[in-house]
Amino acid sequence: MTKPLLAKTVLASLIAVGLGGQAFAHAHLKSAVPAADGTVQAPPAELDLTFSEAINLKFSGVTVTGPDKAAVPTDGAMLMDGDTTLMLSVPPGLKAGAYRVDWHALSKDGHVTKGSYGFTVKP
Ligand SMILES: [Cu+2]
Repeated sequence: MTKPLLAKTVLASLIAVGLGGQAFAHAHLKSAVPAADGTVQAPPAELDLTFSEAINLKFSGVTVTGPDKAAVPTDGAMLMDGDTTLMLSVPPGLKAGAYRVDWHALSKDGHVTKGSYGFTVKP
């Protein structure tokens, strides 16, 4: 993480704390498969994003961008685990390289959150 980005993150955290406990009720990304910033040995068939809160499928979504900056088509988005895990399938045989996942989520309390992470498919 670069220094300006870190500073921004710290600032955002301070603002969030300043707003009080409410800020912690949003749907934050808790974990993902493939793991955020992780490397997988084989192309994944699906992505799982697990949030801290139940989310609304209709107003939540994921955009996947491949190594060639091309959009990776996703399909069959559904919720599991008490609506906290968003699962979607990606085409089989994703080629090796770096992928970027941009997500947005509307939690059941009506708050919108978004973020992004990357994962790498090993050659
Ligand atoms: Cu909230």
